[in-house]
Amino acid sequence: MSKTSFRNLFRKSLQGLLGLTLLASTVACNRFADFPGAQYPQPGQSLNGFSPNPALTRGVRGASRASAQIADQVVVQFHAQPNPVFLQQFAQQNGLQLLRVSPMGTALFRTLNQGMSSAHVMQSLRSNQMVAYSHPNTLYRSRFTVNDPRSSEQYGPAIIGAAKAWDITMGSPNVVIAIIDSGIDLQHPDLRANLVQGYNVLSQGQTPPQDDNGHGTHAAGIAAAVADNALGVAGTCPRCKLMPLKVLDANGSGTGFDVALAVVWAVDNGAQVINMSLGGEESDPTLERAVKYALSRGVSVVVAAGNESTDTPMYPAALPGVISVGSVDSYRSRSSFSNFGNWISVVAPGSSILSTMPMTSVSMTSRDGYRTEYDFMDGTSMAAPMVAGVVGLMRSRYPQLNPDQIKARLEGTAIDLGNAGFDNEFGNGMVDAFRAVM
Ligand SMILES: [Ca+2]
Ligand SMILES: [Ca+2]
Repeated sequence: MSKTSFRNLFRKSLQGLLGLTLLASTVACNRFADFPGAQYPQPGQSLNGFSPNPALTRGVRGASRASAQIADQVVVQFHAQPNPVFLQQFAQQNGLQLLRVSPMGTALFRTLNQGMSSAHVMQSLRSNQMVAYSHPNTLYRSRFTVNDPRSSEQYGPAIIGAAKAWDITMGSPNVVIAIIDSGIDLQHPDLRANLVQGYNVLSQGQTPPQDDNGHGTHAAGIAAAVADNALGVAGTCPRCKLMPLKVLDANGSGTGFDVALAVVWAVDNGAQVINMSLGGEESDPTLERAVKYALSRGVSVVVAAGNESTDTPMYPAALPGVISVGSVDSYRSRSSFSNFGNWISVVAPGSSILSTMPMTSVSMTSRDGYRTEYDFMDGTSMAAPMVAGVVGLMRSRYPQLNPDQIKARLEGTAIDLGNAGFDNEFGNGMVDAFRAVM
């Protein structure tokens, strides 16, 4: 493909992206095509018009396995931001098909040769001077456990002292909590007023980040459902804003590459807090880089510890600087499903948590028997957004604190549970929203 036709394809695909003017698209296109080196294009702008990520349509379902590597996909980090012509040549030379490019100079390829795995490709790329590193793409899943919810009280905010904290702050509309998940029901009457512009990574911005699964809508309500509106539930930071980012498909599966894109998009579009109720056993170097970028830009990152009832570190929860969240029940006992270990930062209520569900049928309502509008759910997926809400309250009250200071304050004000001091079951203890903002 010639440079010109590639450019046109690229420009055409950019025009459909959310919130981008044609001027901005043209600038981004030229910058990209002219090999800008260390230039850092806006997320979304450097996405190109290639086919959707095929890994998303064959995600692993079920509660047992946390993550896996995708055998025929390889992620390649280049030393400089690669241009489209170079990428096409690189793909041809190495028997690959280019799927996506990230603004951080990372490209996602699929192996064309059936017998050639990502491991073979990585071996052959080892001596390539243009390549900083390469790794297989990682499969991540949402972190809820499929239980049969029966409880009828919204005890979570009560036992972490949210009501007392709300006497001090209910959150600032300047504080945006990004929910990197299956999207959010953009029409939900208990969420709508708190939503800001988001991004659908799966459709590369061609469609809104509407939740077709249910998981993201539930997490969003826990963090920041509207309060004082005589409707449904109250989020932990009810006057914070919610940014919907769709990286998980209708089955609740997504890839490390897409999650990394969402993290960068959130940082560059005004989020102060990122919630990821997802993860797996594999660390993903590209997602690791994106999380580092978020922290370096002053964005707090909150991640669910996972529901395997194991002390095996899960990612991205166990990454340095991340607030990794385990789950307790209404008796402040560790939820039976919750992961634990020396990589847990804090715990929060995650058993039988009432929150928002999409207003119309999605896969969790039609397939798993959850109710529309509101329902209970269990998992560290629920504990994490409660903590993200507390971090939202903290950022509202103390805007000058950086992510390390927020994490230290959150851990330092937590209610010690179990053995005295830090312990592997509860980390630094259960978050206390009041003490965190007083
Ligand atoms: Ca409400
Ligand atoms: Ca303890």
